[in-house]
Amino acid sequence: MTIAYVALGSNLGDSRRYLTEAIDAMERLPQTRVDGRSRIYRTPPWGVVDQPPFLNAAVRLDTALAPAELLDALLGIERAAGRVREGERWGPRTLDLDLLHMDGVRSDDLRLTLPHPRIAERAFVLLPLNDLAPDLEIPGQGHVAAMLAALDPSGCEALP
Ligand code: A4P
Ligand code: MG
Repeated sequence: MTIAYVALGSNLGDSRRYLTEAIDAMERLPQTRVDGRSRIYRTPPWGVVDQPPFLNAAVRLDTALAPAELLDALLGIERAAGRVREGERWGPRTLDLDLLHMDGVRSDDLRLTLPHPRIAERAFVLLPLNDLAPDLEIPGQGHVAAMLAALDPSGCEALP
């Protein structure tokens, strides 16, 4: 079994429900268990700023799926949530699932880049990841709590 961290994001429709249903769907994946979940955060849009705020969260999985199998499964969960890939990059979406890191795995493929290359610059990823694994070292990027401390998370708030 391998430990994997997945980031969840949504800013279209009933975002809270998309996130909780995605976590339920990950729980139902073969050979996979959801081992921890972060709080849900409301975060200002990053990248393309002229769009609604996001809800973001993260989960830790314990999985026997291979990295490419896990990515395919996550893309399937996105499709089931009605995700349409036609808008601009970084634009609004019902559900975005990004594979952040899998223990011991590196991949430089465009289809699957691991660790995810843009963790260090994103409070909306690091806040939930810090709930789960403050001491995690992301190879090539750094220590989760330290990367978060170097960012300005103002405007981000944990939901009750
Ligand atoms: N891909 C490669 N590596 C990975 C990986 N580690 N995890 C490939 C997931 N996918 C990976 O993804 C395009 C392709 O990336 C996939 O088909 C997969 O094979 P996508 O989800 O269609 O593209 P995207 O999401 O539009 O682009 P990107 O760069 O993934 O966008 P981001 O980085 O996810 O940004 N602001 C806030 N506050 N919160 C957010 O959640 N999200 C975005 C989207 C922008 N601003 C945001 C948020
Ligand atoms: Mg994505």
